[in-house]
Amino acid sequence: MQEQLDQLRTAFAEALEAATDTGALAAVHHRWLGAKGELRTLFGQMKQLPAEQRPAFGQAVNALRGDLEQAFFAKQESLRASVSADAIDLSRPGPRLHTGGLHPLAQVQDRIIEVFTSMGFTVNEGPEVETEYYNFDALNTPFWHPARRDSDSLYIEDGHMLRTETSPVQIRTMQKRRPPLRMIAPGRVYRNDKPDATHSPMFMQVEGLAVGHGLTFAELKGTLLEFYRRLFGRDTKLRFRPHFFPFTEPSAEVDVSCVFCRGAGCRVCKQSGWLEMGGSGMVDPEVLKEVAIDPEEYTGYAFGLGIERMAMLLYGVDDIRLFYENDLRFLRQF
Ligand code: 2U9
Repeated sequence: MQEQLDQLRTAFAEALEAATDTGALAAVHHRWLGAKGELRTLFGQMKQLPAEQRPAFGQAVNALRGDLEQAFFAKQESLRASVSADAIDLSRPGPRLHTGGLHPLAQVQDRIIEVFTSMGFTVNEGPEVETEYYNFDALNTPFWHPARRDSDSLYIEDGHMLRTETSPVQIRTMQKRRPPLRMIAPGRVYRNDKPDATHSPMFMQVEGLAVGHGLTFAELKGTLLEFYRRLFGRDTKLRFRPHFFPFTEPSAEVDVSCVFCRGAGCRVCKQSGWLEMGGSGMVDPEVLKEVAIDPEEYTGYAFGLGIERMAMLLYGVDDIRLFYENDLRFLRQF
């Protein structure tokens, strides 16, 4: 053991001697005195010693550390002193400061809000912990609907759950405000999904709702077309495919012309020229009745769009998990 300590002492002294600038000095500190450095490794080996030898070994390593630190700081001082004022290059750019910034999803959400508010929509928010009533019942989703299974949704207790859509916000808003109304509800939603490149148990949506006299499917199409043109460019095209949702009738899934190949067919759109973006439809009369709005007098349209999907297309990101790993190397690119 003593031999090992001596070897370390010699190797350190040689490296310290060889270090002639602050960069090299930092490397010496990292290798021998750092949190995962040689000294620390030596301490780690103490466990392998018989118990009676441990105190003496510990003392020896501590003494060694004291010596190495002293030598290190002395060297640091002498290096500092030897750098004369005219050796400093005042024309060099300063170190880059990281000032922090908005998360890419927050940036996309802001852009979405900007476009919809310019079209007369208000922005409304609501709780992420919801009741089954607001998340499902009020939205005409029957108790046997597959979305209500605990394999799909995340339940807490006493009829509470993590909202699976932001739709409860529209119900709460209609309970407070009478039509005509035009609103969006952006926010986080939760599903019992395993993460993969296109799924995350927590993700973001923006849902929209308009209720008024004589609103038609044409208004829905026009609104979404304008929205996507503002987001992806004026030559963006929209396609509606018939679908079913409990809360809208009729319902349609919404595709946009591929933002990469502009519809010609490429790897991203799997040669189809189209990208699935979300769902939409005319608000089901049962949903309006539930909030005491007369479906004979008023009609409404609604839509739900995934924010990550838009962010992935706008920024060319191919894995949704990147948005939630908080890796600064990723986040600093936005
Ligand atoms: C009320 C009435 C109707 C909201 C709607 C969709 C269609 C939809 C998905 C898109 C991708 C969720 O993020 S996603 O997984 N949403 O397809 N959402 S219509 O309809 C409503 C909401 C509230 C009162």
